[in-house]
Formats: sequence, structure tokens, C-alpha cells
Amino acid sequence: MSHHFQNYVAGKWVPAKSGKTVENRNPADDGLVGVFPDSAAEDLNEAVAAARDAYGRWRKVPAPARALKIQRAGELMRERKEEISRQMTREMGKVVAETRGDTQEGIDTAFYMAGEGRRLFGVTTPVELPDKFGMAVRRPIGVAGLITPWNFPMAIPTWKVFPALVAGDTVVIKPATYTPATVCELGLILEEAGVPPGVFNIVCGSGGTVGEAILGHPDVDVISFTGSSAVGRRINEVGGKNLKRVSLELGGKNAQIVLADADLDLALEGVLWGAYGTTGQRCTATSRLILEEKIHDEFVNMLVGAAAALKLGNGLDESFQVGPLVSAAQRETVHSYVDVGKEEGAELALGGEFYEEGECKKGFFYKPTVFLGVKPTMRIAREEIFGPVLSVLKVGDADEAIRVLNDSSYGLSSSIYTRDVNLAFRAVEDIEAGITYVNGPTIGAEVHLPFGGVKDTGNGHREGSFTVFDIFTEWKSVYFDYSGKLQRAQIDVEE
Ligand code: UN1
Repeated sequence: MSHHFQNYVAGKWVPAKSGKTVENRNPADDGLVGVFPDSAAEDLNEAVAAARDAYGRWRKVPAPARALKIQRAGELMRERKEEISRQMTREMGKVVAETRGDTQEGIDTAFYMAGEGRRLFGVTTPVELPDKFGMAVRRPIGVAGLITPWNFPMAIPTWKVFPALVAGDTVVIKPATYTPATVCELGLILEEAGVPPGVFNIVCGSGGTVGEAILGHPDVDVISFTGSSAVGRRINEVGGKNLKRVSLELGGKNAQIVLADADLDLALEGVLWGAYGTTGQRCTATSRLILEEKIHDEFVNMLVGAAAALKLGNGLDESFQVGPLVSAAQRETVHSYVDVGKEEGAELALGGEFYEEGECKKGFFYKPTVFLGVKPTMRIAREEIFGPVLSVLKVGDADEAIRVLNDSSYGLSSSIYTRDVNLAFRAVEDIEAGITYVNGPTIGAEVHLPFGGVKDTGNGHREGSFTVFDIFTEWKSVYFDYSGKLQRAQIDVEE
């Protein structure tokens, strides 16, 4: 694979017009991953113009035919899974077992969306007047501006790109600055799969420049963003002013509850995976652990021992379980939260330090960290940290556990471990979150169920599943009157 990547605009691979580039380096060892265009608004404008022009033709291609291109893309991704995943580990850091999962999530989305091309179901319904027929059909919106994060470099772009293309929209995507290589790979695949020029465009660059240009562009009809709540607020503000549809998938402060009757070994495996998988850098990561008093001490002992035994190192070596954080800045943020936790009076039971053994010195590794005695009011119990830091809270019973879990401005994922089926159903009803797992960790959503959260986690949209089409299509209601006369709704109706 060459180190030089370009934008993809109107079916051509092109540099930024200014000629500016930016280097991207491996967070595990500082090796060069690639050189990417550092684009400006002029590059974005050209991509949007190409997408607008292609839209007129793409929306006329029948949805099943559009979907066949996505199926082909899925087949190519499957053929290249290993190569894509290894490159993803180099650019993002997470271990290769996980980047294979990330690529697989993209493949699953491709095949699921390929099938949706033959559904895209609308609604038919009886109408109130005779000799009249009513239905509602989905129509594409137009140009979709997609802004994607670095923690799932393939899965999240495909969650947005594939349904948008199946719906008949055309796309301009700005990949995360830390992980553009994977999106460029996706571009090569879509090109080879036969997606026509202009239908899919990539503009690499910073959020401040390219992202802002997407927000302000009058020809972008829908914006879909996954990332921080702070940036999400800004997007919603600008999008609101311009009356654009905006879909936001933002932060989380996900909790796992372990009740006294739970299978503790299973709950331990769950929390290790939920808190330290992807080095804690998932919107769905477990960052609070809520333990029932009766098993608190026993479970904490098990947890601290097992978390201390996790092996950290370069994700390309399969003997390691936890890779580095994505950047020096991310590591500083995580570390600053550790200081906050100590100042707030929580007890640091494990970690709280850089990990700099041997080769890891060259990367941004951070030790798996556990805080005990955390109170719901502390910042480490309330703010998203996006790193391997777990805050443990002790509660008296199941009701208190659910109250503490709900005491959050976020509501993405949640988990409860119990063998009591009545309690589990009650928890599902009472927990305020978009996703609840019973006897499973907070991470691990599948592509054909709705994905998204309540409260500050988003603005009500759900990716994944067929619900994603509420982001990328408009409804049109259609009435056929075959009576041959004027029939007035609400007026010419017998009471
Ligand atoms: C995210 O972190 O934004 O459920 C996405 C999961 C993954 C996707 C996470 N399938 O953890």
C-alpha cells in the first residue's frame, strides 16, 4: 500500500487544491501510516458540487440496483478483510482482533443494506373516501455530509455511507483526521464495486476547516455526525439555523450493574471487555461499574487482579489485549481525569499511569485504571473519559443501582448482570438508555438493531437497522383519487 493518499472527488483521486498535506502516525510506535491531503473549503465545495450533480442520476437508479453495488462492496471488503484490519490497527491502535471486528461490522452492514434495497418499505393504509388510495413512500434527501470518528474507522463510516447510498442520496464524507486511511480504502472499494463518479466523495482534513465547510454548505441536505457532545451541539446549532436535517451520535457514560445474585465470573469477563476493550475508546464503553454492596469487595478483588493482568502492546501482535490510546492529546485528557478523580477523593486502586515498558515507550499506552469509592456527584462518574478508566460505585440494592445508573446526562448503552428474570425485565423498563444488555457488557451492538441513545447522547435518531432510513430519506404521502370527481377530505365524509 502506498503511503500517499488523496481525496476522492467526482470519481478521481486528487490532492488538496492548495497542495497541503498532513502526516498520520501510528499511535503504537510513531511509524508513518500515510500522508493525506489537508483540504480546505474549496475542496469540499468541489466535492459537494460533484455529489449534487450525481444525485440527479443516482436517485433514478432503482434501489435494488443501488444496493447491488453495496453488496459488491461487501464482497470486496470480505476479500480484503485482513489487509484492511491490519492497516486500521496501524492507524488507530486497537488490537487486530478488534479491527477485524470493525471491518466485519462494515461487511455486515453492507450485506444487511444490500437486502434493504429490496425492502425500503413504505406504508399503505385505508383512506376515508371511496375510490381513493393512500400510501407513503420513502424518497432520498439529496446530498449527505458525513463526519465520522476515529474509534471505529470502518464500521461507523459504513453505518452512514451504505444506507445513504441505498436510499439514493449521494455522499461527501470527511473522515476523522486520525483515521483517514480506512475511509480511503472504502473509497477504493466503492469505486471498484462500480459506484458511479460523484456518488461517493471523500475530503480529508480537519473538523475546523472541512467539517465547518460541510455545516455551512447550502447544498448539503443532511448531516450525520458521530463524535463528542461539544461538537454535536455546534453542528446542531448551525444545522438548526439552516434547517438541515442533523443526526447526532454523541457521548456516553455507560454503566454495568452487577447484582448480588449474578454469575460473577461472567460479569467480570463482561466488565473487562466493556471497560478496556478498544482501550475504553468507545461511545459504548463501560465507564461506571455499579456493584451491589453484598458482592462489592469480592468483585473488586477479582476485577483489580484481572485488569492488572491485561497485556498491553502493539495491536499487530496477537499476544496483546489492549493497544495504545489514539494520540498524545487523548492520553493527556485521560490522565487529567485521573488527577480529577484523586482530587475528588476517589481511591485509585489500579493504574492511573502511562505504560512505558520496552517498545511501548514509543506509543501512547495507558494502564488499565480502576477507581473505587466513586460517588455519583464526582466528575469521574459523570463525564465521558474515553479511555481505560473505570469508576466503581457501591449501592445497597437493585433499585438504587438503577437510580444511580440513570443519574447521568447521557443514555447510550447499559448493562445489568442478574439471574432474577423479574428484576431483569424491570430494569429493561426503568433504565434510561438506547441500549440495554442483560448479562452482557455495554459494548457489542449488532448492525440490524437500532443504535443510539437518549438524553445528551444524541438528538433522537437511530443508526443501524431500518431505522437509519429515517435519517437518510424523506417521507412522501401519495393520494390517488380514481372517483373522477372532487372528494373533499374531512368534508365529504359520512359521519
Ligand atoms: C461507538 O463506539 O461509537 O456496540 C460504536 C459497539 C460497537 C459499535 C460502537 N458495535 O460497541
